[in-house]
Amino acid sequence: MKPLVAVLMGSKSDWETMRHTDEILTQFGVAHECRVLSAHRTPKQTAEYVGGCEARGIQVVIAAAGGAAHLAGVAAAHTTLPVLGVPIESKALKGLDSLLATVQMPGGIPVGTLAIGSAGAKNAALLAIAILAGSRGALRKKLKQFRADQAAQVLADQLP
Ligand code: RP5
Repeated sequence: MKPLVAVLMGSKSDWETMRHTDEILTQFGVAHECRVLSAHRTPKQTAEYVGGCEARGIQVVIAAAGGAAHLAGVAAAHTTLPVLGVPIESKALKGLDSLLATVQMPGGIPVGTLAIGSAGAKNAALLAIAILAGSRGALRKKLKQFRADQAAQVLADQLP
C-alpha cells in the first residue's frame, strides 16, 4: 500500500516517543512510513525527501524533533502538504525548547504543533487521521468509534 502519511523524526532516539504515532496509524490501518531525517544532520536529504512527498501520494507529514527542533519547520518550507509537529521531551529543558522551536513559525509557513512528548505523538496520528477522514468515510467512522470507545472506557473507570 502506498503511504499516505510520512512520519519523520530527527533521531532514532525519538522513536520511544514516535512509536505511539506509528501504533495509532497502524491501529487505524493508515498506510505510513517512518524515517529518521534531521534538519541539521541531514539537511539535504530532508529537503529531498519532503520535496518528493506530494508526488508520491503522501497527504500528511508528521515531524518530530527535540531541542533546537527545526525539523517540522524545515519540512513545511519544502512542501504545501499539511505538516504536524511533535516537540520531543528533551532532557535539558523537558521539551520546552522543542515546543518553542516547533511552534514559533513565521507567518506564511504553518506547522500544526501538538503537545510535548507522547500525548503529542498520539494526537499527531489522530489529527492526521482526522485530515484524511475528510474524504474517507470508513476512516471517519473508525475515528468516531475510537472516540466512543474512549468515552465508554473513561466512564467505566470510576473511582472506588
Ligand atoms: C534532535 O536532537 C532529535 O530530534 C533528538 O530529539 C535530539 C537528540 O538527538 P540524539 O543526540 O539523541 O541523536 O535533533
